[in-house]
Amino acid sequence: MKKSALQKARAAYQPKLPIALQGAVKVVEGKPTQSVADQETIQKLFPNTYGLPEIRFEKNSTAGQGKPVNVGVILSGGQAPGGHNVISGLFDGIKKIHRDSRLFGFLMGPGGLVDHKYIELTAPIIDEYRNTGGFDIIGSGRTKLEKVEQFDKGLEILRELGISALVIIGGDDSNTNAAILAEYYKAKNTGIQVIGCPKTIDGDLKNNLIETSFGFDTATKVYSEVIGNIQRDCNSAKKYWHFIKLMGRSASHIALECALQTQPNICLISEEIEEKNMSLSDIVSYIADIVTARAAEGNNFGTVLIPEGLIEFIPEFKRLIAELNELLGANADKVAGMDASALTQFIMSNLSAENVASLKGLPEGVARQLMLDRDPHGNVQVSLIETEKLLSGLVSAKLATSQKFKEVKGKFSALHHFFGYEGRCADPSNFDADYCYSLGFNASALINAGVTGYMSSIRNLVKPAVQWIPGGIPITMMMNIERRNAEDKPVIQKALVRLDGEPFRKFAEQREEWAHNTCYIYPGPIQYFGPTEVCDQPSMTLKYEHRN
Ligand code: FBP
Repeated sequence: MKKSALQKARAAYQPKLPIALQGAVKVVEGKPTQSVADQETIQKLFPNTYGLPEIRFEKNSTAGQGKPVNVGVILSGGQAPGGHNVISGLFDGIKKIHRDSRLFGFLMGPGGLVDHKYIELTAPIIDEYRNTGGFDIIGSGRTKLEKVEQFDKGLEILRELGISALVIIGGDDSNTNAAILAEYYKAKNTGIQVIGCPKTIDGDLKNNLIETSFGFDTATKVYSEVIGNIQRDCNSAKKYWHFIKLMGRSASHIALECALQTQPNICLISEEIEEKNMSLSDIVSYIADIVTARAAEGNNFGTVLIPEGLIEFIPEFKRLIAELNELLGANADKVAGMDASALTQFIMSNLSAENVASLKGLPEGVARQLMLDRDPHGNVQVSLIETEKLLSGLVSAKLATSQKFKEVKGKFSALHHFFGYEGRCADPSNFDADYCYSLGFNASALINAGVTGYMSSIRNLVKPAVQWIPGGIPITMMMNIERRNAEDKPVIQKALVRLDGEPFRKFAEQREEWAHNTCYIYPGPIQYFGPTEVCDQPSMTLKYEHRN
């Protein structure tokens, strides 16, 4: 296959490993853990994997002789830069345990395990994918592993291939599945370990021991590069307002990180909008006021960053979505065969009057997305909702009737962008290349330690890679009970943007100035080769959260 010059150079990059993983390791057990909430219920649901201790790996002076191990790996959910490095780290790790160890990749996500679709990942295949973006080595999918029949079908193929450990690389939903699978296999005494790895560009799978999910660093650097380019264009032509929607299904971490990197005129943070109970009309007024103030200075241009999950946080729509989810979940069998118009009619005649009114106030396309499309985990597919057009349309209508905007002779012309898929498969930054390789290598150490129901954890990430701290945390520790498809379910708690956290505080402190003056920063493209301060910097979110 033909390769670009950068592809060739990048293939030779040797990711950095924490010192503790560079030779033999010893396991240091911490205190027993408990779930973040609903402890009693979660303990009952996970009798075999609840309360396990945190684990840390330290350098050991003596190496034991390991036995060959067969391991399965699954890439689950949305793509995130660095997935291939998790797999190559895992491959190198199990080969270090014993050179006869083997790695099998299940194809197209968790569905590959259930349908027995797999390939063996050999050294030549792994070498083709080192330090590359994408999940194309084995593909990914969003099949939800939740039924006993699926677990048993999986068990058949794991036994057939002699696999004694399964690594699931995924976000909060996929790692929830990993915990359920670990519990089931443990309860059945199968001897099969299940280990999770924290993936998602959304950055919402994190806590004290998982400092960030992989892919966030690269994706936000790619989006920030392009936002910077747009800001240069915007500041050159001085005639457009750019409405830029950014991926991140629920939390606004991506928008916040990009704002810190590029200093746009406006960035909406969904969590703040919910906290302040702002309506759609409040948000429109907030944007229109800034557009008017800038117009008064002769600046009829600007940038607005919009997190894609915004609509789910605006209180009037949050109530609407909750009632819709409950209605559709409780009537799943009834609505299954309905066509779009029958379903719309069913929804309209069963929703409360307040929520029918909210739905009717939306453009048809947005209302349709909220009503009809859900992913396999029951989530609204927010990436398909054109919030950027909804907002600019409402702002334009508001300005058209504004006396003040007329007085200052303002002009408003909007352009729209959505950045999401552009960044999810980029070649991992040095940070993500090192972090992912370490996560995978560390997963092999967790397998060697004989644990199950753990997530691979690498900490101390603002320090150079050699000082990173490897270990594992029980997945049940991150769980709580939430309402999903009209049922109470154990799930990993999503980490939303904290309004008392340092990244938001830094943003809030400066946004007034960014709104009225033009303070754009132009980060430029990711650099893979060059000085450390240019090439190896972690995200600003990570730095602000962990700088001491
Ligand atoms: P994960 O949570 O699975 O990592 O996916 C994240 C994400 O990229 C979201 O930002 C986005 O809303 C969603 O995937 C899009 O899903 P799809 O790839 O199925 O269109």
